[in-house]
Amino acid sequence: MLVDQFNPLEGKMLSILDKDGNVKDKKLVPKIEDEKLIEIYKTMLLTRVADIKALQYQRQGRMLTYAPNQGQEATQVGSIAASEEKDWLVPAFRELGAWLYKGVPLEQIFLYWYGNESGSDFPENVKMLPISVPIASQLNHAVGIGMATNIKGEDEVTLAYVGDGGTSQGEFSEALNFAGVFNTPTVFIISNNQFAISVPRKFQTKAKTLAQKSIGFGIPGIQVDGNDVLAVYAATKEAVDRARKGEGPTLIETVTYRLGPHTTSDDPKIYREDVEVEEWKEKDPLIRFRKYLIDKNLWDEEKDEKQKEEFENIVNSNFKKVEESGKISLEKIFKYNYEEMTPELIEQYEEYKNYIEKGVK
Ligand SMILES: Cc1ncc(C[n+]2csc(CCOP(=O)(O)OP(=O)(O)O)c2C)c(N)n1
Repeated sequence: MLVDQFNPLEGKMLSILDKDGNVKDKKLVPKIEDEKLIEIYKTMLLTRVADIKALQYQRQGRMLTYAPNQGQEATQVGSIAASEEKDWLVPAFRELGAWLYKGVPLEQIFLYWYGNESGSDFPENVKMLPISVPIASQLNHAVGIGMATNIKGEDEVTLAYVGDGGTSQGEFSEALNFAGVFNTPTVFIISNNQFAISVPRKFQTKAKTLAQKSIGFGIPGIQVDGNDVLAVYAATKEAVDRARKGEGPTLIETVTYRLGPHTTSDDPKIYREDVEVEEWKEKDPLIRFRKYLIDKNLWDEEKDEKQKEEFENIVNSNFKKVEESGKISLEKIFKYNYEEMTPELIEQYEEYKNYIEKGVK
């Protein structure tokens, strides 16, 4: 078991690919079919392309706001790829790669950041909760889903994401405690990108790792190289399998780095040195995985260029559709969350409708 082999208290971190895409220890390489390896890589590449474009749209004044993902693609795609279609994805707000792999249409993700509420109205078959901006609040929802799964006797697993800053929120502790006590099939993924806006990881806790926080809740925990997609996949697959067998939750800390700003209203140059960013660029998860695939004769540079171009066109046409989509109806904003609107929602809807129509409260 990886969780036994890599005890975070002993300072051990699971890492399979080095920064040049070489395998460090063949025994650790997870079994993944070639087709799936390519799907994982393509999703990481699409994430990168969409991310860069989204930042440009925002800078051109065409998008409301945006939370960039550059550098975190292995954490996002490697983890979700280890789950199945029937499993749940409970996100924070910086998991573009996971959303795309899960099947959320890019157009909808752009709609969300464009400020259009219907961006959260996912297709029925995509089992993902809406993006959660209140830090760590989503973790209790994830555990609730797990409790329901247990009651219903189903074998669905929930993957729940949170940032390093989110681990200091009360909800983080509450969720992990409940998950342990009720043995829920929940895999918690801490995307440790080293920052909570401008606050560095060292100000979140005196603990050496975030993974070791699992110990106090009596659940397994593991720290992995979050820029190594194979390591993220291997740790998540083991945790997902354990959860599906009824053996409860796991906490995974992926050690990664946010290469871009926190959001489009942030300037990271104020609180971190360029040299640190350059060091992390050397560990880029995409370059590393691409080298691995090229060595396996599954990919080549020419294919890569063509794929990138194709994705750029796809991203542009999706964003164009968003810009042309017009306004969302007020009713839809209030109606999509519940099968029937709650009395509070009806009241809020009426009040707001009145305000829009007559300009009075
Ligand atoms: C409950 C709550 N408090 C404060 C904020 C403001 N806020 C937005 S993002 C953020 C930092 C989150 O850091 P982290 O959890 O590490 O995730 P990251 O942004 O690095 O992905 C804060 C404090 C919020 N959204 N919700």
